[in-house]
Amino acid sequence: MKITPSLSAVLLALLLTAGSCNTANRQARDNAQDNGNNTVNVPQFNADSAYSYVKAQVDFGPRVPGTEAHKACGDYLAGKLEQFGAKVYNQYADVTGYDGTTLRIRNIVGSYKPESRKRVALFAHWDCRPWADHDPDPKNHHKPVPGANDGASGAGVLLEIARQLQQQQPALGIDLILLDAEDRGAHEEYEGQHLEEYWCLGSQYWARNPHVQGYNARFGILLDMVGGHGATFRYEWISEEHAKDINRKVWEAAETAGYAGYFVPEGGGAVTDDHLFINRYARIPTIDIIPYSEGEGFFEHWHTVKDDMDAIDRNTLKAVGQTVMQVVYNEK
Ligand code: AHN
Ligand code: ZN
Repeated sequence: MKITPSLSAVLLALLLTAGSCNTANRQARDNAQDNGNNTVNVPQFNADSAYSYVKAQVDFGPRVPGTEAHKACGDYLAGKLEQFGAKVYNQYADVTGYDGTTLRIRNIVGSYKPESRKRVALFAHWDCRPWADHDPDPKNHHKPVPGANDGASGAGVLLEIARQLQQQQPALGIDLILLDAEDRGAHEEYEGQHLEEYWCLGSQYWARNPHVQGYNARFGILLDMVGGHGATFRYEWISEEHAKDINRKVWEAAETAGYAGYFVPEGGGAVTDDHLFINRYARIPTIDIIPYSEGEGFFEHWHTVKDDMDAIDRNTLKAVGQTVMQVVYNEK
């Protein structure tokens, strides 16, 4: 066997570290993987930065399609992705709500290494629900949801990942896909049928008409309500059906990154969310990271007027953001 200089350097490094298996270098090894001849270090996701991107969205007011706040926030998100070096696609479309209204929607995509055929897609919805129909006070049932956790949290985490991607590129191409009009499902007081296809209008459109013809990705990860206090995440059922191995990969990454407390390796329940249509129409195996379990529901202030910045915990943003980065930077 011929020993090349780089291989001998690796062997020497292995010999030197073999005897000193303390916690510090064990942690360093756990956070990185050998990708052939060099080691990938996963950058540190900055929770304060993510928090500021969540707040910036909330400060526009509720991002309900058709409003000024929605337009301004869409421009903000696209502008940040551009600032962080992504190739940005704005996908506009007219879709129909359950009540027959036509909605102008905007899906926003930021792509890194757009020429690469090996890709991972990260998704979040960025719109707000027009009605706080789960609020304890019926007077609020027709007021919009501020959408700090349900809307801004996922997009905020993806913006911080964008900032990290600009500084250090992983091996694969990454697409950050911000989906519109997820939260347009029928009002709880609607007396007609409640159909799953009333939700997730932006992802239904994107999954049938991706921003790039013939678009594909190895897998997808959807982030929904990833900033709540005390949030825990369980294997969501539709994710298990379509992308069980991705669930395992992500929960293992959480453990490696030190966030096993947030990612509980148990079944949650089934949630109608953007990943359903991405799996069904785009056929990209996609999981949903969402704090759902039967009996518990989502989070205390879900679809209420109290889903504001007080509902956001930096530690949860960190746990999810660092876990997703652990996955993305180790993919080869
Ligand atoms: C249902 O309640 C059927 N799906 C919830 C999906 C959702 C709403 N995600 C955010 N808001
Ligand atoms: Zn919602």
